[in-house]
Amino acid sequence: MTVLALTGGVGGAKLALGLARVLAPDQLVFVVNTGDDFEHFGLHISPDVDTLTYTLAEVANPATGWGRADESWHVMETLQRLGGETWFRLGDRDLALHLRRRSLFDQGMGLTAATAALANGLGIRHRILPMSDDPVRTQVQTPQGALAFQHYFVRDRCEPTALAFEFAGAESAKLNPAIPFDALQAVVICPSNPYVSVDPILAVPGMRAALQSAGCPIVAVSPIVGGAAIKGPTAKMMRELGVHATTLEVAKHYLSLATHFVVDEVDARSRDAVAALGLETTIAQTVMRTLDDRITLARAVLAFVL
Ligand code: FO1
Repeated sequence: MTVLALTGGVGGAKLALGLARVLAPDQLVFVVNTGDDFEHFGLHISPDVDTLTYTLAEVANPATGWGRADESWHVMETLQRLGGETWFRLGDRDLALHLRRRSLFDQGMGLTAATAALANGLGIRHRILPMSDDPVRTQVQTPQGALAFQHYFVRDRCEPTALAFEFAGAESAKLNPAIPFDALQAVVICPSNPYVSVDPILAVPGMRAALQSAGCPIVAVSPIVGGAAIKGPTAKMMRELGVHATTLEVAKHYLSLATHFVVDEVDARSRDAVAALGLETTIAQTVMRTLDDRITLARAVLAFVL
């Protein structure tokens, strides 16, 4: 029996590490968002895959959650002097992973196989499965037109108003056949940004139906605590999408898929409203500052649905 964890971004990766500390590699599989991916310097950048990989390998930069700890920036510094693009910060060690991924692609590997090879190289034993090996690219609709996700998120620091998100290529992306939908004990939707980290995963044709027909609990952990997103611009996006930045709105967003929902202690008063939507609801500390917080939340989420 297997637990499937859907994740993207820094927030989701925190719970992912907690889950990986609790469940063995043959009990837990990660499905990761690839909508943030883009080509840069001739390299395939896959931020959510790499954030999860570095987090599970426990080499992630603790301050940012993305990129590596103990990083050096000689390439970026030299690029700057040579007039190259440095808006997207790629450290020297991180670049090595990207160069290796480029070589694995040149050998004919897809993203799933390359990700497994890189994860293996970093000592990770849990399976990290991109939602699809086909390109899906999140586009942000703004009053000034469409923006590629990393241009919106990093280059423009999420300042443009987000009117809507589109996932270019999703309609023709093939669901990763390696995802084990049979004999699932539970699906965990990690506390990632619902709009740009989880929705792209659910936009892959067949993903929602496969999750629902697994016939197991689907538990979402709220990334919103007390009306503010812990990491990243989730609350700003929600306001710009015209929804209140509340855990209740996240529950509504997941209502068509989730069966269970975890609210933070700060939002305990929202529990009844979430339950009134028809979701089994529990309260836990969803703000994860330490490794113990990650493990404790993972245990609480699993105890809630298993
Ligand atoms: N986020 C930033 O805000 N600034 C960066 O320069 C940056 C570089 C970067 C490099 C590799 C990587 O895997 C992630 C990186 N991120 C950066 C984070 C990334 O943009 C986001 O984590 C995801 O795209 C959304 O969660």
